[in-house]
Amino acid sequence: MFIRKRRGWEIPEGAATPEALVFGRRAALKAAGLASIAMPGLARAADFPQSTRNGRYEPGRAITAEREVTTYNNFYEFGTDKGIYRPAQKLPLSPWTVKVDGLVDRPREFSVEDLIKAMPVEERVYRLRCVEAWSMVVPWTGFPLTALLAAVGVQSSAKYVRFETAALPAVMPGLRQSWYPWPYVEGCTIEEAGNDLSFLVVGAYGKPLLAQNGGPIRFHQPWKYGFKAGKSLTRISLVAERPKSFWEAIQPQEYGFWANINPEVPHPRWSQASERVLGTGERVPTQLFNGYGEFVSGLYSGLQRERLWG
Ligand SMILES: Nc1nc2c(c(=O)[nH]1)N[C@H]1C(S)=C(S)[C@@H](COP(=O)(O)O)O[C@H]1N2
Ligand SMILES: [Mo]
Repeated sequence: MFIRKRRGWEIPEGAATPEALVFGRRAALKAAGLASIAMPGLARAADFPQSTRNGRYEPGRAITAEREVTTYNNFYEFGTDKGIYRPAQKLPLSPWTVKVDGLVDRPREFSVEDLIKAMPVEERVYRLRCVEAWSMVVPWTGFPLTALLAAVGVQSSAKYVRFETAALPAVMPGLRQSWYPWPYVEGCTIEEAGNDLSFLVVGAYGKPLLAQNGGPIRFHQPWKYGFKAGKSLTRISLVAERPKSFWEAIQPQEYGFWANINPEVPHPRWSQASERVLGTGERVPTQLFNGYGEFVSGLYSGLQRERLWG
């Protein structure tokens, strides 16, 4: 894969300070005497790579305003309303490690900082379609799941990938709602994991990923409903059995394992034919596989007996 790191002078306008343009941001911080003191947020921002956009996956829609994406969220660990960006600021994002284990040759715990350095980081503008019939278009920074899997070596007995996300009762008031099956778990097949669209996200809008969007690291498969995209991942396990995901455990008639997007298959309580595009006041038709069919429909040939939709 061809990856080009953006040069210093190509730092996008919004992210650049005059010092950063002259020295690069890390040098600027050092010059200001800040680099050595513990300011995790600042350190994360200063080290964050400005990566090249992958043009293969054009969303065909305007990028959603950053404000919408960062203030209208689903993250039940922090509460069930869309305004959880406030309580989510309590989530400590650095240091953060992700354990990769199970049926792999080299199980390992990675720090997110190391992943950002070692993985082929790039920007991808993806659509995100929530099962609740709203959508957005986000420039994520991240790397393909396949790159991480290659680093640990997947064994042939592995059939599924299981994603486990953070459960920190001290900062997540939602965990007190003990009827929910915490921690939030999601999963996909090994074939789906091997698709290049399967993306581990570490940033958005050229900046480190904010807590409310699943910082410091979350998953996204844009042809599936948003609930498949586990936020604030702590563990990625290669397993032989299909994982039982959070929403499936709560309401299997409404939220299946596959959860591929199909406008013709309604949710039991509402239509999936169209979606409200955040920040636009528009309602647009929903597309099969959220418009990514050319890349993913082949994954499902021979699986017609599975409940592939919704
Ligand atoms: N850990 C965790 N991950 C989660 C959720 C959640 O409640 N907890 N909500 C999911 C749902 S329903 C959606 S639509 C997306 C929303 O991502 P966003 O808030 O960044 O748009 O996150 C998904 N990942
Ligand atoms: Mo969702």
